[in-house]
Amino acid sequence: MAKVALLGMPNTGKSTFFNRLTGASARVGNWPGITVDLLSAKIPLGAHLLELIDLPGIFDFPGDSEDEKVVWEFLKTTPVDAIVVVLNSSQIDRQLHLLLQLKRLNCPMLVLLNMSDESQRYGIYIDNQKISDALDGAPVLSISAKHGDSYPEIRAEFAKVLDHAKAEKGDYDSTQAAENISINSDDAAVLQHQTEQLLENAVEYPIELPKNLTHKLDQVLMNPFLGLPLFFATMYLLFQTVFELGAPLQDAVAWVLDGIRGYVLEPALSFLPAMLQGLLLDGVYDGIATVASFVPIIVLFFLLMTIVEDSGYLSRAAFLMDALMLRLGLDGRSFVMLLMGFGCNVPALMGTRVMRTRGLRFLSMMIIPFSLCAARLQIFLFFIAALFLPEHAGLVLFSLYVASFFAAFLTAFLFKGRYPSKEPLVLELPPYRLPTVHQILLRAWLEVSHFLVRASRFIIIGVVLIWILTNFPAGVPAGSSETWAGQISAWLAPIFNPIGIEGNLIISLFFGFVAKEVVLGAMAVIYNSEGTGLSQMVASQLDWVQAYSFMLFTLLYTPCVSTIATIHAEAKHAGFTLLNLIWPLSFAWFISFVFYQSARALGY
Ligand SMILES: Nc1nc2c(ncn2[C@@H]2O[C@H](COP(=O)(O)OP(=O)(O)OP(=O)(O)O)[C@@H](O)[C@H]2O)c(=O)[nH]1
Ligand SMILES: [Mg+2]
Repeated sequence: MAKVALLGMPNTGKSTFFNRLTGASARVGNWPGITVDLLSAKIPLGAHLLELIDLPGIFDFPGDSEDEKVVWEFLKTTPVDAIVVVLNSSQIDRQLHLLLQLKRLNCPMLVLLNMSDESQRYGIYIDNQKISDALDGAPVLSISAKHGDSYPEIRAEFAKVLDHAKAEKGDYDSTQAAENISINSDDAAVLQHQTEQLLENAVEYPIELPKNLTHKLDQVLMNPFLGLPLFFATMYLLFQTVFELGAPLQDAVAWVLDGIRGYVLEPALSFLPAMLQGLLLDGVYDGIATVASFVPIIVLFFLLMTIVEDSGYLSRAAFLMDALMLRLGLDGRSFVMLLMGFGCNVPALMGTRVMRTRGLRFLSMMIIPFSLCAARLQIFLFFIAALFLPEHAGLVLFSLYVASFFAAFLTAFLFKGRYPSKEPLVLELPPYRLPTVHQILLRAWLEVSHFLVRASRFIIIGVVLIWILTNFPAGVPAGSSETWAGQISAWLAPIFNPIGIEGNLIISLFFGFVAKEVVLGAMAVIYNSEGTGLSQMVASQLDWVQAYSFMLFTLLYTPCVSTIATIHAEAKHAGFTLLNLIWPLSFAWFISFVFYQSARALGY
């Protein structure tokens, strides 16, 4: 099998190419640093079986960000048969030096000048033959990974490179060669000279780049006064749209699932003993149905987030927020990670690998778990629908987003002395790009399947456990204070009662620590109902002050197990992991306490 690595600078379209060539579904985004780990796929190509490996983007070798270390380690330890180098042809002036550096690997290589659609539009002319000559004849192809239809030619050319690699196999050792490309300062000057010469020879730029759409849009969207308000207005609109469109869809799904229970499952399972019926229907089915009814909202949320992210608007947000974030010891990228955390905290945490300074990276990792991820969103939507008037719903949700930002910023402010950093932000603003429908759907599907896998992994175990806790020991009334769940909550009551969380709701918080996706499923079991029945039940047991306090606590307290595990894996520092357990927990309790007690004192 031929092993081939995909190399190039960040945001040049490596993963887009990887996906289209192999049919895989690597995450793609208009933001440098989307790929943070190795991803490989095997496909037949010509007479070969090819294993193609998608890697994070790199600026140079060996580099000092976590991303670059991943690539460097990979090259040093994995013998590859060939490499594919992907360049953004519309910025070729800044990318040739990496290409020349990679030439030193002395490894068969295929060069793809990607984004030819953009470079053509800008009127940039590149003489591929001259670049190929400078690389001792390595094939150089102009492609558009995203829109192009030249994949058959690319495959043919790629197969030739592999033929060649096979013929030469044994002549070189790529892991040894990796050592050669880390350059010293003498080399750097030589490389610089070579790059300049090649640029002069092979590339023609128009006298003046045409003022394109990106430029015009940025005059408004990046305006120092209008920029931020417009950005927040866009985000508000996005969440509002998710809510407006999602709520009726959610009701429809809940209605269908309710029907299935009443008309299909109950009659079909009636022959079982009552205990088992209870476990299957009130436990497993209600738990799953409650979570499943949120799928339409999650899908909508990710469809819209993908558009915002892939259009390039998120990079602008980083830029606009940079000044404010600097005061908090962070930079614009931390803000973007925070926004990415709205989907799921885990990939956002991994995205901090683009940061080079340890302090900056740690501080960013500390604030990301406060972003209101899709799983928490689901809990809030449920409580808001159950306890607030529809005309207040948008505002209540918005206030939770504000609380999420507030918690993140306050955390940064409090801990910035502990994790100092001085890393200037050099952020390249990519042009605005319209994602293709295929890209949007693929991305949304990726995220939704991730949500479902997590939910289904934890939920069955979670709901069965909670069903046992609320139904045993045998002989006591289900859900009463004599059950195991009742005993545990009585024991914890002194901690949770002052923040308005009572009874078995305390138990559901434990499950929220495992995965926030399970909280609603757990509540369905606790209250022994689902869908609208569950909302009515909750509304009769809690008032809005308690519900809001519960939501605040859920938003801020210790993130789920996967998040903590990711923090630990990324930081490799037990003390830091512990801090990320203790700080959110105490902070959440404190905020809920202040809210709950003041609301009660004010007579609500
Ligand atoms: N116009 C245009 N855009 C492209 C093309 N190929 C990729 N893109 C876009 O470029 C952006 C970056 O694509 P990715 O495939 O994530 O880039 P990457 O090199 O894997 O980036 P990192 O993983 O961050 O290193 C996305 O918005 C793509 O849709 C192309 O041929 N033309
Ligand atoms: Mg990538």
